[in-house]
Amino acid sequence: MNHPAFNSQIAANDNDVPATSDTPVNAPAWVKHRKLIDWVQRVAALTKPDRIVWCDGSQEENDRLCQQMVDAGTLKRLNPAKRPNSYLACSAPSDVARVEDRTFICSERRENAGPTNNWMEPAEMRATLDGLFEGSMRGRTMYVVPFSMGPLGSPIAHIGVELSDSPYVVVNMRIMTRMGRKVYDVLGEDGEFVPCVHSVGAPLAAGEQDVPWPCNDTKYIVHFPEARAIWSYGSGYGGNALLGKKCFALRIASTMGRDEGWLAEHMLILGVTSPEGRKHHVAAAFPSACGKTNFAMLIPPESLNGWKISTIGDDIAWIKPGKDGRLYAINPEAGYFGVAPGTSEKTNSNAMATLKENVLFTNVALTDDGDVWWEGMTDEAPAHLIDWQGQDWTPEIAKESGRKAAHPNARFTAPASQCPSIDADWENPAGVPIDAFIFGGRRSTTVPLVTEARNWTEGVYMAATMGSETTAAAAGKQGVVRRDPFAMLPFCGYNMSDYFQHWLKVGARLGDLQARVPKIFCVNWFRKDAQGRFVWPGFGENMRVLCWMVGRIEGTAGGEQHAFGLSPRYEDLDWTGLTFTRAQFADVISVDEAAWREELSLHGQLFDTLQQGLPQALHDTRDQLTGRLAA
Ligand code: TSX
Ligand code: MN
Repeated sequence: MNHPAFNSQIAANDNDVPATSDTPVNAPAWVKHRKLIDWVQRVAALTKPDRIVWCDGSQEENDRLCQQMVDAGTLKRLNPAKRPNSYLACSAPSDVARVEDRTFICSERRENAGPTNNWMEPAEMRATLDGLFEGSMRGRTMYVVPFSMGPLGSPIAHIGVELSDSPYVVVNMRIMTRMGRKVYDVLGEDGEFVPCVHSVGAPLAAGEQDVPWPCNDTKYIVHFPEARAIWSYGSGYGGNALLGKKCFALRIASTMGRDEGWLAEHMLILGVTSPEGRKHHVAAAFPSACGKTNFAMLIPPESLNGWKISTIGDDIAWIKPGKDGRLYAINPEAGYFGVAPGTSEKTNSNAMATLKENVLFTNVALTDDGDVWWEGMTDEAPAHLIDWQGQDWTPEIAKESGRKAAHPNARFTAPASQCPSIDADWENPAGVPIDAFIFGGRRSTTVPLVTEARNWTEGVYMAATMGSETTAAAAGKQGVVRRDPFAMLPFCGYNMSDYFQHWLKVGARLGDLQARVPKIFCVNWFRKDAQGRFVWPGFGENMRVLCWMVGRIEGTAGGEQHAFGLSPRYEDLDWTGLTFTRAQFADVISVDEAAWREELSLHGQLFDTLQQGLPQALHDTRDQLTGRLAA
């Protein structure tokens, strides 16, 4: 509560909204935070819910809300013999994904949002939101959802409170965050929290029958970075509605990190333990459709005797410099909100084990025996399903119409604690020390299997210019390279050029402290041969690349310099138990001069779109790399 911007946000509504409300606030005795109660009162006065429920996070509360949603038709209870304590929700067909074109960064100055974010003047947006939220919760319950991003009380963690009229949000937040009464103990009478307001934007008139998935065609996902506040309207889905995740843990937190000297990143965190028991930690960023969750839960091949992977997080990392000058990372989340299609025993058996019970599924298909199915779960589809839109589905219908049983962006929400590969330190409040960063993309040509950056600046350059080929799952054309710097383009809460500068600054400070600066690697599992087939086997075999990285960290592994950094020679990787020829290796590691000339020119185009403010060091690095290529 000491943050001046926070206080001003609390005060900002005073002019707009009467301080009194017809809705009794009835804060329980265990809520001792006066300003929080006043804020709840003001939001209730604006949105006019029929009642307010202060969530305590208990099992009883969860069961009550789930039963309520089963009765309302929002959830289906799955067969308890097959999938204990699990439910399926199917959304409205218009509300199935994040809405980037409706996502706004409302900083005081347009330049601070940068050319890659939608921006509106805060006062203008405030007026728009006041209009939309006025009475938006009529006929509904407003839930007060207190949550901690990160282990409760961790010095790296932060608290948020989401006010939402969606019980689906409440039960998801209970899995994805540390949600409930314990948060108020940390918050005390005047602790700091990020205020998050969410409405599906579907008020009910007296006696009006509700629909299973209320939402509104008008959608606004709004961030006020200076006030550190989030307002979301019109969607009940995923990142639009579970405001702790992309909105808080990435967009707002990245701004906090810029101001306070830390990093909020779109990264998985994993532990690598050698057969001798030496443990290292890496954080890795990939754009969508690269198998980030699969990588976070990788199972090493048995032939690599005794190497282990443990999972700390699969999506977001908060990384702060420690007193010893190293970078310490926590996973701010407590669950996985993962894409279901493509997840199988073959691609990610740890995820499949995580999904055995206590799971919320959204937009997958329902089997005749009350379980779930999605494309890619098994080689053969069941003979009959109810698809995510409630229609009969058979393999024959699918063949004729191309209709999918599960929506391509269908999700599971599952507790991280259920993952067999969960790391013993995943809830360590101090975090884990990061030894390396990995940046990846899906590239059928040009980018080698793995490259180590020569230094921090060249690593930041690699991350800033990373790109990924679009797949059928994404909207738009297939197979074109889309640039997604640091996999943060949709998630950075401020100007992307300032973000690069922040990364350069963090590295420089580590260098000043004479600390061991984390290495930066760039990977690509997706090179194709002349016949269009993937060359690298990927999945568990990616462990061989991780082993090489550990060798580089420990100073034992060799490699070969090329224009963009250092890559392993054939003899630098452990091939035990895998048949992979020198010729195949050449296919995934080669650096083609002509392709890279084109690549560097595309980097120039990216830099043009990011416009002014791009750090000179990145322009200089591009010139140097171009020079090396010519040499
Ligand atoms: O997740 C993937 N990873 C990382 C795993 C730790 N995928 C799936 C991406 C879609 C989300 C991959 N797909 C990977 C990978 O390393 N590699 C590939 C490409 C590939 C696909 C199939 C095969 C080999 C490579 N082989 C067979 O199908 C037999
Ligand atoms: Mn993500």
